[in-house]
Amino acid sequence: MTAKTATYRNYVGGAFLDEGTPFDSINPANGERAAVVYAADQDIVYRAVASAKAALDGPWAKMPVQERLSYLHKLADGIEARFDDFVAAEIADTGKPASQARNLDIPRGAANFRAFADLLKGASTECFEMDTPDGAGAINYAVRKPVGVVAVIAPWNLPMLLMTWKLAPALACGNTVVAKPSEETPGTATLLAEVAHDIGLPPGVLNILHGFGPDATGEFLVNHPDVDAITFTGESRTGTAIMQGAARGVKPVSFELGGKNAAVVFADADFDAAVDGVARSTFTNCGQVCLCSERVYVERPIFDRFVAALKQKAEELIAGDPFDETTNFSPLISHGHRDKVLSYYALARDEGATVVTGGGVPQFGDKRDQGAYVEPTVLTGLPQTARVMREEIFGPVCHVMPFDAEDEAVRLANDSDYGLAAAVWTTNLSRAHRVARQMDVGIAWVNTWFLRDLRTPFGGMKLSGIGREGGLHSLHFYSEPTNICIKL
Ligand code: NAD
Ligand code: 6OD
Repeated sequence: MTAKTATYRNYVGGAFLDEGTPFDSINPANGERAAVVYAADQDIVYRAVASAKAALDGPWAKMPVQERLSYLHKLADGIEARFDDFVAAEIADTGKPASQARNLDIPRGAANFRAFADLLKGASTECFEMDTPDGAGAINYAVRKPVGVVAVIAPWNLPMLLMTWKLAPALACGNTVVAKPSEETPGTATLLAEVAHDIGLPPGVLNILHGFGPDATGEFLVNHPDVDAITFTGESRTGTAIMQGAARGVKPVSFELGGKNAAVVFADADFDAAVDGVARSTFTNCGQVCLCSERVYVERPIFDRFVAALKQKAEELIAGDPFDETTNFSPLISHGHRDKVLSYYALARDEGATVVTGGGVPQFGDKRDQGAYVEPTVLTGLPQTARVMREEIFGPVCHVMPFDAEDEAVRLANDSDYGLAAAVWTTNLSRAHRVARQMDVGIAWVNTWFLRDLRTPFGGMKLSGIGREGGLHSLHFYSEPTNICIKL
């Protein structure tokens, strides 16, 4: 089934605009046009920020907190009521399997709104009693206020999940938002604007802009002087560019950036679970999850058996029609990204890798040949210093290397400019804890991968980001305390 061509407009001040510069959004599963999208020029961006600023003084700011939070539940209800539309839009933009969109991307979009509404409802403030020389004392307590106009910039890999992960806490805390989805994935953000419109979210509270990043919509937005905070998920390089602009206005930033994540498999691991887990952490979403494992370290006694089993898993993946429920492997997001991934497949060969499986472009003999598919790929034989071992590829590929000792595995896993995630596979509980706590990453999994409680801190070390979001960490980023000191 192919979705019909959609039209995606900018949503500003509570209205969908018939303005902007049209561009085509391409379905990466078949190369066909999925949508016509209207990119916001500088004037539209400025109107969106002005409307968000005005909304800070409107009904949104004055309404009781419970009423504000009820809007988040209505957004979640609205997503669920149009569940199939959201699934179809996400698939048309990304080519991802329906099973993933149905079980992860779209449900997590709704869950983010409910989770952050509930979190704010239960949040408390700090209070300190203090002594004073006259013996009467004083009370200090903090009240939290919205930061103001928040710019949300999201990537294309998990469009709905990552956009709502930021929108939900920003709105829960009473901010107004101007959000830009990736130019590759405009669909679900537009549907979300439709839901916001239908539930009567006050105009200006949520503005959705389409368009590109550098010298375009994204850059106009993050550099606007009336934007009070910037939350960004995307490439580390883009984070650097955004930070330069943010520095001028001393604006708070929350950055969730790239990764070059390690999986460490000990010989005492449950072998089948570890193979399944590493196959999942390498090939899910065609390797386009910031948390995916691109470096796999396996204890030498099980190395050969592990590589053979992972090869088999890679070769069993089904790159069928995205709407077919048996499909579990997708195209990359675009032909441009495919060129990048294929350049790393070539570089791996140049650097002396053994290509255990994959390394090329599959041939289907149908419309998928116009899509952006690559083969799931397993490599061995590279030194730790190879570029393929150090640079984020963001494709369905991992390199597997043997190790002999626990401290060696920890050193190799941490030998990276990135520090986002790691997965440790072992049945030895003491070792699991010992190794996981030594990982220089924001999240270390033991015997699992991509299992997330929305209340936990999420973010990265080193090039992988600044700050944490999740639970109270999000509430702290999206609000600012004023301490009130009362002399008794
Ligand atoms: P990207 O950095 O190219 O683009 C992300 C967003 O930023 C897009 O909306 C883009 O239009 C916008 N943008 C680009 N340049 C900009 C600029 N100068 N000013 C303002 N906005 C700008 O990233 P991508 O290719 O969309 O996503 C893939 C990357 O995202 C990978 O590196 C991946 O690891 C990372 N990622 C990280 C996390 C995380 O939680 N740490 C999650 C998902 C993806
Ligand atoms: O689980 C999440 O909420 C989260 N932020 C995941 C990020 C995935 C990166 O591609």
